[in-house]
Amino acid sequence: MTSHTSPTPAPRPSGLTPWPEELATRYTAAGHWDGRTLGTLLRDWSTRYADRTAIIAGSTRLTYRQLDRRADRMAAGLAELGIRPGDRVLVQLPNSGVFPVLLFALLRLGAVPVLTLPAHRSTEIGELARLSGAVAYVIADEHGGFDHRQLAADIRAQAPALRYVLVDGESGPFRALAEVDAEPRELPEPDPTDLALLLVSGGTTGVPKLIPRTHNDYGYNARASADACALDADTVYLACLPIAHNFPLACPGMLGTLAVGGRVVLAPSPDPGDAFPLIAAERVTHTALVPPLIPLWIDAAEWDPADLSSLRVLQAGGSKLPADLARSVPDALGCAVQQVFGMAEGLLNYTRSDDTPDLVARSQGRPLSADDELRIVDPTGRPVAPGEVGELLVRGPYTLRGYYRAPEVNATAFTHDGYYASGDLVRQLPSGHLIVEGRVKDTIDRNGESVSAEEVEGQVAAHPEVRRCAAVGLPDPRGGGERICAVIVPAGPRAPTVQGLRAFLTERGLAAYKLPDRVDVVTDLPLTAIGKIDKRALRTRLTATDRG
Ligand code: OOB
Repeated sequence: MTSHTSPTPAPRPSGLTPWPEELATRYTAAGHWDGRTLGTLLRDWSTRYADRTAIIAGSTRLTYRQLDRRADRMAAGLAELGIRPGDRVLVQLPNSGVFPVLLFALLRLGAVPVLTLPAHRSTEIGELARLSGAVAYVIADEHGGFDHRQLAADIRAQAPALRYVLVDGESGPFRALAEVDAEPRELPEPDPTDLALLLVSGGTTGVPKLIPRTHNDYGYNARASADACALDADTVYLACLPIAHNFPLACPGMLGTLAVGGRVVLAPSPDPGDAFPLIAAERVTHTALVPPLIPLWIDAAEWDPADLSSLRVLQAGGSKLPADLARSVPDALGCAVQQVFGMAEGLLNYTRSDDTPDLVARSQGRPLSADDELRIVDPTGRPVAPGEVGELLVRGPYTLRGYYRAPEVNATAFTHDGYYASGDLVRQLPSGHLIVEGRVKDTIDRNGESVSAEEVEGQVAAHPEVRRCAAVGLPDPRGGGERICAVIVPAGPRAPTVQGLRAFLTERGLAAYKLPDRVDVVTDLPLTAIGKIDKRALRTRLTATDRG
């Protein structure tokens, strides 16, 4: 493949950093970028799939035509309210029927949704409001026992640009989203090469970053994913992870399912109590989970008589899926497992249905697009030998060229020729499949040896008494380095002791310097807004107990 070295152009006023012209031409010629806006895509789907069911959420059922029409009405209502093309709008909604309507309304208007997660609170929302300069904030009245109107009042006090708060439900002092409704009107078509939406980065460290996605690249992301996952008009996709996250939204998720005429069921949560009855009632064929949720589903399936027989594929992504857990899915849940290694920044890797069972269990998939360009490099930036572990760098037709309004971050997160430095440590098999070996920064410095936390976790998770494990480095009181602490959620009433665990891992052939120095048994691990293990919170928790 030819190597393109033309520099990344400067960001546009919208905050989008465009691709160099020669790459844009290539992605268009290949048919990846088809010049349609996301709002136009819905128009096309509505023509094609008309009276088929598009969305099911609680008592709401919308056909493609109804979704199209509602989005037009809400877009007109938002315009009437004073929201203009280019305005940013914070969206913080649980999985509900109003989410797709609002999303497409904003996209048609050319206003930019900032897709925050329901679990975000004043720290994150305040920062995202400031960073995006949002003029409006759309919330549910309450969700999971939390009053979002209270949060909105706090945010409004600190974000002067925020002019409107729109509430789905009881609006209190604010405006009801249900009243944002007007006769559809002609709206200028947004530029498909420009900023369409902003995703929130999944990072568990530091301040949140905003990821600009264009109409062209996000449409491709969803369509190509639907294709790679072989979705079709018979697909019934259950979105039970928070729908504002890239995975359930477009990998292939809601947008990929709508692109092929399937139906999308929105579940209020991924709890088996919410998800299982919906799988049975709507004959769900596909869904997506983060790995920590899978053992809960497997346990629940043992005693819950729910009928999961329609389920064909369980996608697992967001953090590493242990191979043993992957292997147990078909028997336990009666469906295939598909590994997805993705990032809001772009690059997606999927295992494919014709991969060997071993690849499906052990690898995190291979890149979605023939135009994804991957480089795996050592700490000096030089490519590692084939099969060796290094940091994954990537550029391609749906991978960002710069974070939104973050010049300092962009100066270090991208190479001079536009590759995004993911911070993920991977190795690539001859087949092209990647194995995620950890994060560049998630290593434990033990007596001068650098130990990958992910490797220790994978090993510890193989112990029969362990349900989940997180490995963290804690300051070693005897020296400058760190000790390895394995934090364990046991599978049953018993948990391994530190001696027992060390013997088990030694028996498995793990090097002595990687053995845990300490074992903490806990009932749960702190999770991020999407449900990944939150290492930062865990470290804080442990350091606090260390002192005590
Ligand atoms: C997904 O997106 P984000 O933006 O919340 O997080 C991305 C990061 C990756 O850089 C990687 O560190 C980790 O999450 N990750 C995985 C993984 N999938 C994501 N680590 C190991 N194994 C995997 N399968 O998490 C995301 C976006 C789209 C689809 C799926 C996941």
